Amino acid sequence: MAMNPDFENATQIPLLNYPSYRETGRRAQKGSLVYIVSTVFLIIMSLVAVALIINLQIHEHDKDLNNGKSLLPLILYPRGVAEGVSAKSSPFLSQKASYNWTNAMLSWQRTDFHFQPQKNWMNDPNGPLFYKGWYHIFYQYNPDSAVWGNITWGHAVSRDMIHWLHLPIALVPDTWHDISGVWSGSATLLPDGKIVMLYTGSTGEYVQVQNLAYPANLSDPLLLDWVKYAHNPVLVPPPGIGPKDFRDPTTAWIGLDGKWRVTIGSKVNKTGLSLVYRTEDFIHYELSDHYLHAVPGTGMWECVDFFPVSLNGPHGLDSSVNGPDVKHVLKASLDDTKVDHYAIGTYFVENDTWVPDNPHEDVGIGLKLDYGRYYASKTFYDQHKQRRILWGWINESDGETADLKKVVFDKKTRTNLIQWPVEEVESLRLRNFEFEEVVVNPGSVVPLDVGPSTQLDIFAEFEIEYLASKGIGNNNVGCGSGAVDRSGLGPFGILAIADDQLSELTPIYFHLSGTSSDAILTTSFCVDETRSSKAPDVSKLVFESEVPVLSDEKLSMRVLVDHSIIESFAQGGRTVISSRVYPTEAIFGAARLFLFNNATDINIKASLKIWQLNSAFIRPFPLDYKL
Ligand code: DQQ
Repeated sequence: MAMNPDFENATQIPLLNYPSYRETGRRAQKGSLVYIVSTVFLIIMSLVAVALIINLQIHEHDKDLNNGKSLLPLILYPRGVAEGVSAKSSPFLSQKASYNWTNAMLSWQRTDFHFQPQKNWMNDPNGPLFYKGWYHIFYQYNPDSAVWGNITWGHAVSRDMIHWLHLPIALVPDTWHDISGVWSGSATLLPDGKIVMLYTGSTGEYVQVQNLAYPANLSDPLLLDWVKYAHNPVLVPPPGIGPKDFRDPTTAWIGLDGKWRVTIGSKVNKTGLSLVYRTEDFIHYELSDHYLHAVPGTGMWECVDFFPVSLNGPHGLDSSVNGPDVKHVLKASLDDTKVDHYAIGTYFVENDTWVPDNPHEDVGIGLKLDYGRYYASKTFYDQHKQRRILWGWINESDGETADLKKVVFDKKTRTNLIQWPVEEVESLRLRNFEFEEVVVNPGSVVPLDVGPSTQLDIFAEFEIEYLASKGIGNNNVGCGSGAVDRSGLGPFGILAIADDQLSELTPIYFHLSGTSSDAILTTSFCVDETRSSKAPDVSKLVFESEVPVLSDEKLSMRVLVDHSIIESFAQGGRTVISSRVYPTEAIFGAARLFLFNNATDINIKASLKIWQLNSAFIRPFPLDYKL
């Protein structure tokens, strides 16, 4: 249904007089600081139990040392660090009184079209591939509990990457070479139709080794059974590499000499790096004399990803493609900051090294794949539709979910990637609403009547009308400390997951820096979680990015709202911010959508297309059903 309401007389509510809950919650921080703090919802009781047990253990140990008197305050440490991997759940916010969550609030938070297991903990996506008509995703999964630990490979399949069917666990920690966890890894499809899965195993002593697994039955499209190679591990940490700094093998690519290459993340002191191995059979390996790449000061590189992009063609490329029309993307998940960084550069086949196009924008010090809550991502080449798909983990400590997008080189800027939701998401579109040139005055909010707004696909374009003479504006305002920070040219955008009273809201907005006489303004794209929830025990951040806007382009954003997940794409996908919000009032039928303009010197004119979105089917596979 298309609608174009008359906004001439639309109510323009002032925005400023609404409370921020930052005082009662955690202090807002910029996304670039990446301060990942857990929030515990669906499984609050079990986590409280875990928290208490850990606290007791700390106190018991402390008491032993201090003649039975505890000196330590209650401190909780994230899981995983002792085992030699990044923190996988953050300390419980023990100093904060827990909010009185109701079942309704908690059940609203679960996503309806982002993949997640039926229950318990998930983290990194692993080994994505397309095989015999099915998309497969494996993922780091704790089948027993809602916190990181006992890591296995969960497994699910889909025909369209939207509707998913859960399958039995694919790999469990049952051998000495992965007894402390079947950690992250990648799939390689070989030209003869075989599938190779390389993954990191954590041994009983927490040494990180690389293991080989393969499907037991290649004629099974579901790839239900996996065999671990009898003589695993196939790789152990080489000299000079710490036993806990050697993990997450990539999909392999083939060189001109016919040998396969695999790269594995590591570090030496504070230098993050990626090792390259060559192999003909995935059993015997030779370590390259050179690192694929290394960047001082970036710390341990987890979940490295390495793939080609076409400079001029429309399609994604298989991992082994190279040539004059190709650049290579190197991505690393930085253990120290929990941010996925990438850079675009050139791969030199002769010595298996990679050099960034712009050394000032090198891996870990330049572009991020996502400026919000997003980690441990991995791409795969979808040979079915000739595209490269990016999977990521949108982290929080309860409803960990996975998300996927198509990724291509930005042929306009030629300096960044473009990420865009896979086209299959559009199959979920239901009712459609259109708004044209809605004028929003400085300091106002305009409601958009699209009904309940918890599952939406929003596309919005903004034009600016200057209200005063040249010279208005500010320099370097960025995202400020949220959408209440006003200046001449921002902020303006939408308020998602807001209630009618605007007592809870999440602004997704642009804020321009410079003056109206400047030929080029700097455009910040931001998401402000600070007033998303009245609950005090929730992490609420302001996420900031800078997005290139070319002279012939309007400001535009696409926003996918899926309950507690808001995924925001600026300028066709040049910049992405994933955020998670846990409102207490703006839920179910009370969740609404608004436009807002908190700039002082401009009107904005907004045109929007909005779709309500259906829920995806994500449920167990009926295994007695014959394919
Ligand atoms: N998660 C896995 C590791 C990887 C980390 C363990 C990244 O293989 O380095 O669950 O989140």
